[in-house]
Formats: sequence, C-alpha cells, structure tokens
Amino acid sequence: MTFKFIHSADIHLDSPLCGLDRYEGAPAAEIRVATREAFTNLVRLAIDENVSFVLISGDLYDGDWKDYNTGLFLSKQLSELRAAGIRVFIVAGNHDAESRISRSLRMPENVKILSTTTPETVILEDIGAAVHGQGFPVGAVTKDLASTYPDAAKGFFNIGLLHTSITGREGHENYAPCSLETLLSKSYDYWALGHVHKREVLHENPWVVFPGNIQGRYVRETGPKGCTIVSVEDGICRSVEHRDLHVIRWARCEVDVSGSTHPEDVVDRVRVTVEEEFTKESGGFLAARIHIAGPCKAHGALSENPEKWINEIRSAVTDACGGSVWLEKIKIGTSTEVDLEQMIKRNDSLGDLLRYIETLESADTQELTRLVADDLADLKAKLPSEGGKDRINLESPERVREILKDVKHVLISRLISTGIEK
Ligand SMILES: [Mn+2]
Repeated sequence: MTFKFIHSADIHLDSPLCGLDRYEGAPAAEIRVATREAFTNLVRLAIDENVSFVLISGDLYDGDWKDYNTGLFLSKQLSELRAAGIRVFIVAGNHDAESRISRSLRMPENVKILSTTTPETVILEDIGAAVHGQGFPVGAVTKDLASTYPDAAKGFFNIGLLHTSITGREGHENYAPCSLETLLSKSYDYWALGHVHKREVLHENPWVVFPGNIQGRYVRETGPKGCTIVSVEDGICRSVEHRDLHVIRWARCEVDVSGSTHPEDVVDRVRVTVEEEFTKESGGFLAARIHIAGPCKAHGALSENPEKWINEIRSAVTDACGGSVWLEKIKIGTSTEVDLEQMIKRNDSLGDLLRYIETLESADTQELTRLVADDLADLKAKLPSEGGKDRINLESPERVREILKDVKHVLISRLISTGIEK
C-alpha cells in the first residue's frame, strides 16, 4: 500500500506575533493572520500532494478562543480537506488541553480528536495504517503518557501522536516527559511529536520527529517553519521531508561594524546584511532583530543619538527591501575604538574621571542611592517625570548601573572628538 501523510504540530492558531504590533509601517493585517495563513498553506499542501491524512500533534489552538471566529476559520479549512477526502487526526496539547477550551464547534466528520483519558487507536483498514494517540486533559501533564501507549498493531504502519517535551528541551515546559527508548520500545514506524517548536529529527527508521511550529511567533523562533510530509510504500517510509509553510520568517542578524568611521557606514552595513538575509529565501516577509557590535569611531555619534540612527536604519532597510522586512528591534552594542584598559591607567584628568566612574560601577545599592539623592539632585530635578518606559529613571539602582556602563564610552568619544585629550 502506498500513501502519503502530513505531520504538523503547534499551529497556535490566532496567536499574536510578538514584537511587531507597534511597528510603524508593518502591515498589521498580515501579522494578525500569519498563523491562519500558514495553516491555509498547510491545507493547500495536503490537497496538492494528495495525502491520505493530516496529523496535528497538539497545540492547534493557542489557548481558549477569544470568540468563535477561530473555530469558524478552522472548520472551513478542515471542510476543504474533507472535500478532498483527507482525514485529520488531532491530539490536544498543553495550550489547547481539554480543560482550557471552553468554546467549541462540531468539526467536519473527517476530523478525529483522540481521547484525553487513555491512548486511543484508529485503524485505517483501507491504507493499512494504525494511528495511536492521547491528548492532554489538563494544561500541565507531568506523567509519561507514552509508556501507556499500546504496542504496534501487527501488519499495519503504526503512528504515535504525542505532545511531549521528551527528555526536556530548553524553552519548553517539561510536559508528558518520556525517553526515546520508551518510544522505540513500542515498535511504531513513525512517532509524530509536538510541543517543541524547533524542528528536530530524533531518530530515523523508525522515525521520531518534531516538525516544529508552522509559523514563528517571536524572535526566538527563527528560520523557515513548516511541516513534515511522509511517503509510505509497502509499510516503509520512503521519504520524510520538511516543507515550509510560514508567511513571516524571523531572523537574528549580527552586524559587525568594526572600524566604521561614520554612522552612515553603519547604516549601510546593516542594510547590506539585512538584504542578504532577506534574499536567502524567496518571497514572504522577514522580521529581524538586529544586533550591531564592534569597536568603531562611529560609536560616539551612535551613542549620542541612538534614536536617530535606529530610525535611519529602519528607513534604509524599508527603502531597500520594499516594505517586506520589519526590524523588530535594533540593539546598538558598539564600543569606542580606544583601549579602555589603557585609558583608565592614564595619569591625567581623563584617567581620573574614568577611575571615578569605575568606583561607582562597583558601588553597592546603598551608595548608588545616596549618589542619586545627593550629587545628582539637581539633575534629577531637571529630568521630565513622565515619558513611559524610556524615561531616565534614576530611582532604580539597576538603571543607574546600566547608564554607568555606557558613560565611559560616551565620555571618551566626546572628550577625544572635541580635542580635550592631551
Ligand atoms: Mn505545547
């Protein structure tokens, strides 16, 4: 028997994409529906590839539906699969555990949601496949669900659907933990896992796969996202391939601007790096976080007016990439070209000043609070008391320490560029 199926997980339907919402010029509509668009791509792929069934290994929903629109959208998509004769098997994950979902709609009859109380098996006689799975009854399942799954059904192509953190994965709650050995002991042909958002193939023949989520939701979920498509021939996996489904791709770009003289050079280097990242993949949108680093003469100008240069970069990138790229955040981590260690040893007023700042950096919270209360009282009085989170808050010793880190570099570049240096 020859058939194909799609393994997907962690759709997080209608999850917001964090970090792009307040970005001027970002097409809010596209961002809001990114997870839906990616799901539509999944449905289209299933129909185009003429698969027999689609697996969804948990976290189809991001949480309880805000309203019925999430369900209506989904039901329409699943109906399209029904019209194409494609079945759908779903287990609930921690985000859409039975106890967390209060609204529901009856899904088309091609859709089977597996039990949350005990492992359930569906036998597909027509193609010779057996699908085993159990969903999460509650958000936090800490016991090993896999260990209670039945052994493989003889003479069938066996698939296990499971939402699990396996032996633990960074950034993911440790739910339904289990070992690879437990999974392999069941003698299944394919373990369709979900929960971990980064694609990972844990074992081949038999296959144990996390396909990753279908759309990255914030800057930690970088790179192409999608599903796994599997071809089975005479009970054997002939091919197991990743297919992209995302509509917005996240990336982190490190830009080394060492030696840049003018801030315009820095803007250029960032633009070139982002253009390269953007053209790596054809089509779609790119959401990127930029980290600029390196010792450079431009550091002084950048740190004097970071807001201006951050917006110059945004503007240059928008111009170059035609609005298909949004810079989620731009972090300027440049430093002066001078050797700070040498400067601090200098036997002059600049050396004195730098040494004084060093003592402040190592001061305890009490001393810092006193410094702010006494020495900086006049300055404090002049600072605006409003201005949201960007306001310079001298009440916070942590914030003062952060400022002190920058102060040395700003002073050096200022004093040197204005010729105060001996
Ligand atoms: Mn999950």
